[in-house]
Parts: sequence; C-alpha cells; structure tokens
Amino acid sequence: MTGWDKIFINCHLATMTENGRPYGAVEDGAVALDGDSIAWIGAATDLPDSPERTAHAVHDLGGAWITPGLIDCHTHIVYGGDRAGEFEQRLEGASYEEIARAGGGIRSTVTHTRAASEEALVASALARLADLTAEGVTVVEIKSGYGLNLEDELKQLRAARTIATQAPVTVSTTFLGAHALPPEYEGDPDGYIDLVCETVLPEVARLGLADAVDVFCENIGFTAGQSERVFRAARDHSLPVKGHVGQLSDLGGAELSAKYGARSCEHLEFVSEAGVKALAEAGTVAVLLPGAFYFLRETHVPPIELFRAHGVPMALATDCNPGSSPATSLLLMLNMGCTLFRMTPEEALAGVTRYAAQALGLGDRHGTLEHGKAADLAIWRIGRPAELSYRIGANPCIGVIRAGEFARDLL
Ligand code: DI6
Ligand code: FE
Repeated sequence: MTGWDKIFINCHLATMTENGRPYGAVEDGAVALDGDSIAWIGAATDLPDSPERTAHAVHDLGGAWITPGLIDCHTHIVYGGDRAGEFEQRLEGASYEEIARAGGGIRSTVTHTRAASEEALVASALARLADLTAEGVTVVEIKSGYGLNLEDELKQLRAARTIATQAPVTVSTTFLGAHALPPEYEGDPDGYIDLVCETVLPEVARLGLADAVDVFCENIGFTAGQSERVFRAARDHSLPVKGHVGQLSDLGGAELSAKYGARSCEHLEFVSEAGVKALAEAGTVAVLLPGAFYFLRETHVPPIELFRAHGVPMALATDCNPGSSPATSLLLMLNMGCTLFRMTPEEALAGVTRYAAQALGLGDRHGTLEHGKAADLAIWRIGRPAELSYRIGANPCIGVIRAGEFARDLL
C-alpha cells in the first residue's frame, strides 16, 4: 500500500511532455495524486501494485483522456461595464482605432472600472472565470490596465489576487499600467509614463501585487521609447516583462521585448522576420490571440511559419476583455488557432498547456503531466486529443482537478 490520495485508471494521457509521441501521449495510462502534486504517472501496466492497494480513492475514467489543467495565459478579465454599444458602432462601420481615438475603447472601460467597487470587480470577473474553469482552466493570467492611476490599478490587481482565493485557479497577475493614456494625461503621454514608472509600478512591486509587467506598444498605445522606460523600471524592481506588440502595427516591439528578456509577446500579427528571430534568441513565447483577431475582423495573420522555422514557442489565450475579445472559451481559441492561424491541433493544445506555462514563468510546476508537478488535471470525454480543437461550442470536460481536489466532477 503506497497510500496515495487518488488514482485515475482506465484513461489515456496527453502529458504534453516531449516523450517522442504526439501530445506526449500515453494510452492506457494511470495518474496518482498525493496532496497537490502528481505522485505517479505512466502506463497502467507499470503500476507498482493494484490500483486499490496504491491509493485511497480509485477513479475509473472509462477511457476518457486527461490533459494538464488548461492555462489561459493572457486575460483582462477584471473590468467594469461592457462595450456592446461599441460592437454595434463597429458593425455600422467605425473602426476599433477610430473609437479609441474618439475617447471610447479602453478609456470607456477605464471609466467603468474606476467607478466599480473592488467587490463588484471580483464578482463580475468570477462569473466570467466560471466559464473558463468549466472548460478545464486551472491557471489564469490577469492584467490590470483599466485603472490607469495608482488607486485603481492597485484595486484591479487586488481584485485579481482575491480571485485566487475564491475560485479553483492559480492566478498570475500582470501590471499593465501602460495600456492606454488616461484622460487626465491627454497630450502628455510622457508625463503618464513618469507616473507609471516612478509611482505606480514601485508601489505595485512593494505590495507584491504583480508577477510581471506588460506594455501596449502600439500606435494607439505607447511608443517603443515609452515602452522601454517601463521595461527598465520593471527591471529595476526585479519584475519580468511581457509586451502587447504588433496587434495593429509594427513599432519594433518584439525586438525591444526580446532585449529585455520578455517571457512572452502578445498578438504579433505585425512582426518582421528580424523580430521573430529576436524572440527566438530570447526564448520569448509568442502568445497568439485569435479571439481579438476574429472580433476585430483582422486579416493580417501572425507569421506562424516564421515562428515554426525559428523555433519560437506559440501559446494561445482568450485575451478576455470587453473591447477586442469578449471571449470566455479557451476551447474556442483552440479551434480558431487552427482554423484562422493554421496551427495544428497539437500546437494549439501545447499553446494552452506547456507553452502557456512557459509564458507565465510557471513551467516548473504547470503545463505538463509529470511526476512531481502540480496535480492540475482536466478530464475529457473525447476519442482523441484533436477533438479539443475540432469541436465548436461543445464542452467535453467531465472533470477538473485543481491542486489535487475536484473542482468539477461529472464523472
Ligand atoms: N490589446 C487588446 O486586444 C486589449 N488590450 C490591448 O492592449 C483590448 C483592450 C480593450 O479594448 O479594452
Ligand atoms: Fe490583451
């Protein structure tokens, strides 16, 4: 009797490790959990003893597949209000950029986020998060960037930290103070960057509210020079960086992010081959956001072939936000990554497990099924892993284990 807490048998494993098989698959596998970690994993025939003698609880999965808990590595899920009105405006012909330049867009969400209480922000985000966790998500990244002043950026980040205590997820927080220019700094973007670098970021760092720092380096966001100031301030406070770059235009943000050793670069529809090479050399993950691509009816596809050719790891995420991607289905992003960007289903799944973990600096604990890693599992009633990318609007998730405990149990 080994005394493990739980064992799952009669199942197939998409370990997402590099074991030489597609999806790192182990057919007819078994996984044992003890506490919040994987205690044993492998082919069922290699189990040291009968399942009943190894674990307190035996779960027969009837041929289901197990993947690592999914990771949504890029969201703006904490915000106030919504932007359905802008959706209508865009359908009548206004562009996302025009709406932003006219004071709508991100600024409109800033107004609603500033007006919302911290409790209200937590409650509305938890409702959206429930859609994600029902589909097997066990780790979520949450950005600030709708407060744009000290008080409201801190409020957003505290709300994100609170979510980790109220939902079955690990939360990684990102300070995105340089997301948009708040109205009180109109005409003075450098003055706002001073506030971000000299006041807000140091306080966020002092309070331990952010795990990384992000910037929106874009023609409707901040220049490369302004973005670099934020990256330097992050480095001064020992915080890793990531960059929203190349969503609408190429300002050289990929090269800049690589120079600062960014964990990830996001969007990347507009990036040169030199930028892709720089990402490869820096080991930066390309986080692709097909929800925003789709919702803004973008036509310029990220250079998937170049990422492959240069060995840039690709992740996929929802970018859940009220303006460019009101999406709360990571499975739909798998389908869109394949249909819109021509990723393979295996690349898509790696993009919400192994490489999403890498994008968050959590690869030592999350993203693959391996002995000693987090006991975060998603259990699927599917015949093979490609089905996770293939279906549209289905949720074949029949179980979620997070930190060793059932977070969803339809077994
Ligand atoms: N790019 C995006 O797609 C989101 N932020 C960003 O920098 C959109 C944010 C919004 O429109 O509210
Ligand atoms: Fe985003």
